[in-house]
Amino acid sequence: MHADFNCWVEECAALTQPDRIHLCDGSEEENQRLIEQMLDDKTLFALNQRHYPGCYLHRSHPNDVARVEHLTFICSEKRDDAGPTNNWMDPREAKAKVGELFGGCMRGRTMYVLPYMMGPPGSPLSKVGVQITDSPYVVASTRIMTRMGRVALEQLERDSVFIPGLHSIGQLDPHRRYILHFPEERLIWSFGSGYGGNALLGKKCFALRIASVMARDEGWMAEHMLILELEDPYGETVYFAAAFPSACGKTNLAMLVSPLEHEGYRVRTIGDDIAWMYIGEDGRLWAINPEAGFFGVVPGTSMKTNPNALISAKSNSLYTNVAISDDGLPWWEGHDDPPYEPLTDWKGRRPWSGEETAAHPNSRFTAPAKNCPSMSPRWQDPQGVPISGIIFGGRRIRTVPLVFESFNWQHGTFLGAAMASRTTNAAMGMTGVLRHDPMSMLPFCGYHMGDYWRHWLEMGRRLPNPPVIFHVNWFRQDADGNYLWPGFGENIRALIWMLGRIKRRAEAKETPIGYVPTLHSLHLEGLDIKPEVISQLLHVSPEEWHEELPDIEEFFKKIGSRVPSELWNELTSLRERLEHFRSMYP
Ligand code: OXD
Ligand code: MN
Repeated sequence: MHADFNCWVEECAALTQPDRIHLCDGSEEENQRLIEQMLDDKTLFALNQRHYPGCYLHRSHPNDVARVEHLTFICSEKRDDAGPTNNWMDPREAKAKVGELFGGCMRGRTMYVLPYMMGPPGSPLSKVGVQITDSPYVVASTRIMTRMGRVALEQLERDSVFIPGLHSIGQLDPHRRYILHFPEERLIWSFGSGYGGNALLGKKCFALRIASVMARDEGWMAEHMLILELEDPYGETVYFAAAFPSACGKTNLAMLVSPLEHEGYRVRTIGDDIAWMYIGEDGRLWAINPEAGFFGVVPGTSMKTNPNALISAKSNSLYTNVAISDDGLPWWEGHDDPPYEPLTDWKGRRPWSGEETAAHPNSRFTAPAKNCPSMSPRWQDPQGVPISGIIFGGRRIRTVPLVFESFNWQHGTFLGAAMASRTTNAAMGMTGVLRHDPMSMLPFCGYHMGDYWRHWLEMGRRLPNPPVIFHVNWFRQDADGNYLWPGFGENIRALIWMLGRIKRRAEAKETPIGYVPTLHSLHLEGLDIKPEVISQLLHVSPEEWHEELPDIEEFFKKIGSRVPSELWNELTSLRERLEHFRSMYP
């Protein structure tokens, strides 16, 4: 094995002083041993093995249930390179401060060394990471979420490059919790949390924050996007990549069950959270899913909303912070069954009092992608899949229509840059407030947001055949606060329209914000929805859009001088188009 690997392990061991070091091979036997150990020390509880074979419940520390954006830092050499949307710490200061916390933190513990691969085996796009951790739960989760162990070690033998990550749960003390990224060194340090997004370093830390920096430097893209395949009645398939902020239905859209399957419209899954995208020799954008599993939000998941997710998590999966019945059945808010009695809530209190939710609102399942019935046969294609459409979306109760198409890549980049959404439970903090979340990368872009937008524009210039960029909003409400759109499987209607636009056969109306479907261009057969509701869903109000402008302007000003002039020009053009429209239809 390459010396760097040994150096990295020795360096971490010298710092953290573990009692034992275990190099993980990812085998079934190893996993079984770890599970048994966690059952013994009550880190895990077995679910009902008849109904949920190989499934276990983990209860996290109640203060450690979500990503901690305020404790997540980009430690670039220069503060300005992290930009105004990231917390910054000087790399030397970070190493000193958090190095002290790591000092001796694994005494009495086992240090696990996890070689893992992001991306399918044999793909020129795949990359290796080596995570050091003292959490067996993180080992078991990483084994589901990545290709861990032998396959990664083999890759390391061929090509010694890897992204190192050091993780310790420390004392799970929120005052001693830091998620640090060193973009120049391509290094990750995470201390004091066991929660997925903070502790499974391959996911947000490597595949988004560090990879976004690598992508900028090397001319590709690392995006917070699902990837899905849409098949039409002629047997043609197209691929979409879609960015939504955390907990806005990405997993549901990626696993959509088509109500129009009898007509030949069908969705298959490539990935539900992250896309790595490259310019292919054919001038198109190609994407791989770097992950091998799903780390999905549980509440609200049911046979009605996402049967494929339920089936994925029926075996060999971990559940974190859900409630459980006496006979080991997991339960959460939005479950198909009424609450089991008695129920033990996510904090382990039995019976559940009903005062708080039984499952934590950000409770999660960690499930192998290969369990998912909707996986496309191409989900592990080493070349990836060619992307025809990129979709941006968020939770907007007003203003933003169900679906619309940008005028071109630059305008689409502007739509992504300007997008805003109501916050959810995926991160600690206030939920339900409107915040800008450009390209849904606000918490995940490892460098200056203005430079990131420049990179998007640059990619567009280099793409002879760029994907068409769309924007969707499933969450528009009427004046009484009722959702106008049924969502879930019916979202395929928007996908079909987008496919029609890509194939240049669907009609659209040009509006100041982009191309919006005409009433009759949406495929609505079989859907019980009134034409006036569709009109409301598609309505573009110049007044409402006008109200957005100061907000976008303020946000761009906050990003500062690195905002590309092209995006300022797009804002000016939008203003002019809205004013022109108002003068024509006063
Ligand atoms: C996630 C997130 O867990 O975006 O995927 O928070
Ligand atoms: Mn995510």
